[in-house]
Amino acid sequence: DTLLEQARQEVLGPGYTSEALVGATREIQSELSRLVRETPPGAAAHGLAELFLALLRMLVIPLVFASLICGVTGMRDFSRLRRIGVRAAAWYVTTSLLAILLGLLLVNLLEPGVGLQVPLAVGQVEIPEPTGPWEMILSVVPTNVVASAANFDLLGVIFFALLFGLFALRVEERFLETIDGFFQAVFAVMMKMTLFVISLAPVGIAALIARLIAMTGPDALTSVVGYAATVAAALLLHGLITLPLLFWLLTRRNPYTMLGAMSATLLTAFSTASSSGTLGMTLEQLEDRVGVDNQVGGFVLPLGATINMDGTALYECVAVLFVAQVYATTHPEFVLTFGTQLTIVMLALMVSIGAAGIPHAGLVMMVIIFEAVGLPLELIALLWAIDRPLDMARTMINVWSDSVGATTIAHLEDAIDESVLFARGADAIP
Ligand code: DAS
Repeated sequence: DTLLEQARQEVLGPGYTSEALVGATREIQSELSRLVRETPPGAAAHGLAELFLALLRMLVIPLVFASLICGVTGMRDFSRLRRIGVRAAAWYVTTSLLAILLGLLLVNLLEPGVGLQVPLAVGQVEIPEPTGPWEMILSVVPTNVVASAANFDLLGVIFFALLFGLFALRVEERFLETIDGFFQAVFAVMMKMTLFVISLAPVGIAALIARLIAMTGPDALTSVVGYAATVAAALLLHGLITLPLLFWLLTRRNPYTMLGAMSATLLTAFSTASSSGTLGMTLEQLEDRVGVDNQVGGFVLPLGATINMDGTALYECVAVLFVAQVYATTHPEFVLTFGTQLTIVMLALMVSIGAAGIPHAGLVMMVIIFEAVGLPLELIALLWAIDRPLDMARTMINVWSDSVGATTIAHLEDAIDESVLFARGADAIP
């Protein structure tokens, strides 16, 4: 505080300029982080925090490759049930995009991160200079995917993985099985490693937060209340307005009756914060309480539990833009151009397809977007502190979207016993 006060005296003199303040703040923060690191507890927190961030980054490249390639080659089931598959894919992309756009709207309207002085003395990140549309598209195409992976150029890795998966679908089944088998194995290993790293999270989170508070004071954590409220508001609107409206438009049935029928499933999703963990209950309740035919539920739900994650997609978008707003407050050179926001929207969609249905999956995959838009990983500490309750909420929305989607498709396929829940006539909204 003394340093900050001293800087304010100096800087807020006649020569006051925002750059001077930012410069002084950054100077103070690097001085503070040096001081923090020189104390034993500070050094321990710093070391553990760096170790945890390194473990997170270690997972990303192989996780992106395997999860996207498996996600895309997993679509091959669609060819067998083409019509259902096309409808499921359409529901997944449409609802995830609508969720992201809602999140984008709210975070730009509410601006939870603007003006937050969380001046972390982070290294100067090279801000990708705003480029024209052609350069942006060209920058996505990797000239050497191994170099992209080595340089953590995630857009290049994602582009290659998606294309590889799509063209893998074209090779004959025998080869496809081999490729898919290999990447399923890699994905399984990466999942186990991710679970291991997440099991270290309590220590890693504590270290990240300790370091954050040591450098910026406790107010940094109160700053995330606005962010959490923005995520919660967007999730609620998507779950109670967007999804029910889409359901009604396609089925002319009252969507809110499903809320009651699926309440146990939604509560399970909330408490476990794992879509995959809830899958068994989603399947059972959708058949027994809503009347969805097993063939549709059994096909759409397992895929939906991993690649249809509206809550996660929306959360990625809000969280990254929140952190970008915070970062831009002390780094005015970091400009959130429309192009950057568009990149975040596309990455949020891809990350939600790639994220697994396990706790904190959305946060681990967030590293991808941070790296892609040039946000320093240290700021992830802001999000960890409050991630658990947000993870529970977004998982509930993920499962709710899977349930409403499966019921919509069952209705369109006439593969639903309406006497179970939507008694004909009684509930049909004219
Ligand atoms: N917990 C994940 C899920 O199971 C969602 C997330 O982490 O974003 O859906």
